[in-house]
Amino acid sequence: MTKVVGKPLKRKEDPKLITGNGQFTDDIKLTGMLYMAVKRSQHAHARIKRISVDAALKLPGVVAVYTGKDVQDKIKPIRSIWLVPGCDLIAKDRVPLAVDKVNYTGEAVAVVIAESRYLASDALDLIDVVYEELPAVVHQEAAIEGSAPVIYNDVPGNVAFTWKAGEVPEEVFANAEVVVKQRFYEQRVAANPMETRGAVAQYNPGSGELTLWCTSQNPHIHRLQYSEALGISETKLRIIAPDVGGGFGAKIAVYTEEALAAFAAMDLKQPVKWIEDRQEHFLATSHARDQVITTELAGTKDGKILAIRTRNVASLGAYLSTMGAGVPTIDFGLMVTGAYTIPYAQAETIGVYTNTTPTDAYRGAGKPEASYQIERIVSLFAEKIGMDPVEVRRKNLVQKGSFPYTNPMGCNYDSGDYQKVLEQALEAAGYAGLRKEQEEARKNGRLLGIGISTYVELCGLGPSAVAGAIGFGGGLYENCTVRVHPSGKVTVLTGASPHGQGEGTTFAQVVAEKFGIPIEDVELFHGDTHMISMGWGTYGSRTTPVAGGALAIAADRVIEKAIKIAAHELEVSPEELKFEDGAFMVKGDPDKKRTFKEIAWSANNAWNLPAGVEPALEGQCFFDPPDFVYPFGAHICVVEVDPDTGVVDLKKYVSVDDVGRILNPLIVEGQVHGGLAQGIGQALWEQTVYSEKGQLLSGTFMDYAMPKAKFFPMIESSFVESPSPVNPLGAKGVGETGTTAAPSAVVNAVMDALKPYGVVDLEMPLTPEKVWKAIQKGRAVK
Ligand code: MCN
Repeated sequence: MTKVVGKPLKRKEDPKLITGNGQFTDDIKLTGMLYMAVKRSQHAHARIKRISVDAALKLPGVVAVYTGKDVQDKIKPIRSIWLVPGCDLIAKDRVPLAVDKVNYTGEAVAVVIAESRYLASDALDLIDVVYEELPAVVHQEAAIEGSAPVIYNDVPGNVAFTWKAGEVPEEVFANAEVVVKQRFYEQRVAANPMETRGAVAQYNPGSGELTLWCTSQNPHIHRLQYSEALGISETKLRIIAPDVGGGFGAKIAVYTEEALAAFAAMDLKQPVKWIEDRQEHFLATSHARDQVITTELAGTKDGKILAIRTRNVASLGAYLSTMGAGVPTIDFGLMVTGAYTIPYAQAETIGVYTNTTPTDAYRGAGKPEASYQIERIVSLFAEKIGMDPVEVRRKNLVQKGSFPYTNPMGCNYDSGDYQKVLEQALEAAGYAGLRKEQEEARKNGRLLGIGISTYVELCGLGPSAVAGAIGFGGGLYENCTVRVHPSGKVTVLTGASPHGQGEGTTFAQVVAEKFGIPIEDVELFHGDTHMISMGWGTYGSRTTPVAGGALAIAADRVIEKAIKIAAHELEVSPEELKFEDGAFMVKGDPDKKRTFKEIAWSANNAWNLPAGVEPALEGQCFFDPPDFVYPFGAHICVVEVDPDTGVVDLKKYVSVDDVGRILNPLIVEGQVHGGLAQGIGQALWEQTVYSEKGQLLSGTFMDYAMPKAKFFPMIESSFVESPSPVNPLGAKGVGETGTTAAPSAVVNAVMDALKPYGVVDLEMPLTPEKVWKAIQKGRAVK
C-alpha cells in the first residue's frame, strides 16, 4: 500500500459541488414551506415611535408579521459566548428584533412570513415604521470622545471594556536608543462567502422536535444558543449544516434571523425558509477588523527589539457578537510580539460600541491585526536604523533550538526553524537580485517595492482549560468516531464542520493510510447535531490539529481492537501480530494473516470474538490538545507603483510556510492561495465604508471591491515541515496563514516603493487614489 498522507490528491468532495449536485440550505424545499423576509432599519440610530403592520398583513399570501414587541417575551437575546474576563465587560446582546430603538443601519425591526419569497419581500414595503432619528457615531475614536452620542445609557463613553495584558517597565522605552511609533488602521471588511446566510426551520408539533438547517460553521454551538434563545430542549433541536458555501468566520456567529425563522415555524406549524440576499449580507452579517492600533517599538541602534507596546481601539459595532470581545483582545493581544524574541510586551484594547453592524471573527480573527502591526513596525524600525528589513528579522526571530518558545504573553510556540523558512523565501524570491533591480529601477524613476512579512499565528484552537480561563463559553476539544462497516468501508463522524476546507479528503487520507484501504472506502460526515454527539466547529484553523488529532486516536483505537480479533482468529497473542498495508500478519510468518476487510466482517458478525471484546468495530475519541499550534511563514511581495496613476501592480508573491506535517499539499497550497487572495484584498481593495451618519456605502459588489484572479501574479508557494508536538498528526493549521501574512507583506512592499517620496504609512486599502495623493504630497515636499 502506497502512502497517501502527504500526497496531492484532488478533493473527494468536489465532483458533487462542481456538477451542481451539492445541497445548500437554499436547495432545501419542504411541503407547505413559507418564506421569511426581514424589515430592516434605514437609520443607524433612531427611536422606534410606531410600527404599523396592518397593510402588510392584508396582502394576500402574507401569513404573519412579527415585530419586536411580538417576540420579545418569546425569543431571548442571543448571548455573546466570549465574555473576556478581567476587563469589566458590558455585554450588549443582539435582540431578535429591535423594540424601542435601532442601533445600526440594517438592524431587523420586523419579519414577514408569506407564501413566497417575493410576496414576503413585497410586504416589507407595506410595513410603516415611524422613527425619531438620533445622532449616530460610526468611528470608534469619535465614539469615545466625551461629546459623542451615547448608544447605551449604562455604557458611559460607549466603552464596552478596557483589556490589558503584559507590562513594559517605563524605563525600557525611556532609555531605548530607538523608539518607533505608528498608528495603523485595520479597516473594516466583510467576509463575503459565495453563499450568504440562510435557514430552513421545520417543526413537528406532535413530537415537539425542531429541525433547523442553517449555514453554520459550528452547528453544536448554534444548537446550544438557539435552544436557550427559543426555550427548546437540546434533545429536541436538531441543527444541520448542509453543504455550506464558505464562511470565512462569518458563519461562526450566532445571529437572530435563524432564530426568528425557527420561532415562526413553531408558531405557525409550517416550515419557514429565510435566505439572506447579498445586500442584507453586507448589512447584517458580522463585519470584521475595524481596529485602530497604535504600536510603539523600543530597540537598539544595531537592530535588537527590546519591547512592544500596543493600544487597540476596536469597534464592536452596536452589539457584542458571538466572539466579538475575544477577537481584539485575546486573539490580537497574545500575539503582538509576532515571531520575535522580544523581552517585554504590553497590549491594551478598548472595545467600543458604535452605530454599525457588529464585528466578529473573519479569517485570522485578531492574528492578522497582530501580525500587521508587528510586521509593519519592524519594517519601520529597520528603516529608521538604516538596516535591511531582512537583517532586522534575522536578528530577532525566535532561534531554532529554542522551541517551545514562550512569548511574553505566555504563548508556547510549538516548533519550527524560522531562519530556514526565511532563507528559503529569500532564495525563492531572488532577494539580492531584487534589491539590485530596485536600485536600477529607482534611477529610472520606476517605483519598485519589496515587502517582507515573517508572521507567526496562533491557531488549532484547544485546549478546553484555556478556553475556560479566557472566558470562551465552551470547550475546545474535538470529537471523532471512526466506524468500520461489515464490508470494511469506513464512516468517519467529526464534530468539526468543514465548509470548503477539504477535510472530506484529508481525513480520508489519514484513515486510508492507517487502515491500508483505498481512500474511496472512507466517507466523512459532519454538520448534524443528531448524528454527532458534540463538537465545537471549524474555525481558528483547528480542524486538522484538533479534530484530526481525535481522528488519528480514534483510528488507532479501531486498530487496537482489530488486532485482538485477528490474534484470536489466528490463535496467536496480539503481541505476535503486526499490522501493515491493511493486513494483520504473524511476525515471522507473513502468510498467516487476516485482511482489514476480513476483520471488519468478523467484528461486525461477532460469531467468534475473544473473551471481553464487544461486537462491532468502532473507535471514538474526544481529543483535547495540550496546547495551540503556531504556523510560521516568510512571505515576500514585489510591487511596482505607477507614479502617474497610483495603481499598485503585484509583480511577484513568494510564500514559504511551515504548517507542520502536511496531509495534502494540493489542498494546503489552495488554502494558502485562498487566504492570500483575502489578505491581499484587504491590503489593496476591500473596505466596508459608512457615511458619517451611519449609512452603509459599500452595500453591493459595485461598491465593495472583491479581489479578482486577474489582479494576481502566479503565487510561488513552498513549504517547510516542522511537525507539531501537540497533536498526533504533527499538523499545524493552514487555513488563515495567507490572511495573516499578506497585508503587511503587500503594504511593506508599497511603502518600500514609495520611499523616494518619503511616504511612511498609508491606511489600507492602498487604493490608487490614496497612493497617487501620497505621491503628489511627496512631490510637493521634494
Ligand atoms: N491541511 C493539511 N495539512 C496541514 C494543515 C491542514 O493537509 N498541516 C488541510 C486540512 O486537512 C484541510 C485544510 O488544509 O483540508 C484546512 O485545514 P485547517 O488549517 O485545519 O483549517 P480548518 O479546516 O479548521 O478551516 C478553518 C480555516 C479558517 S479559520 C477559515 S476562516 C477559512 C479557511 O480555513 N475559511 C474557509 N479556509 C476556508 N476555505 C474555504 N474554501 N472556505 C472557507 O470558508
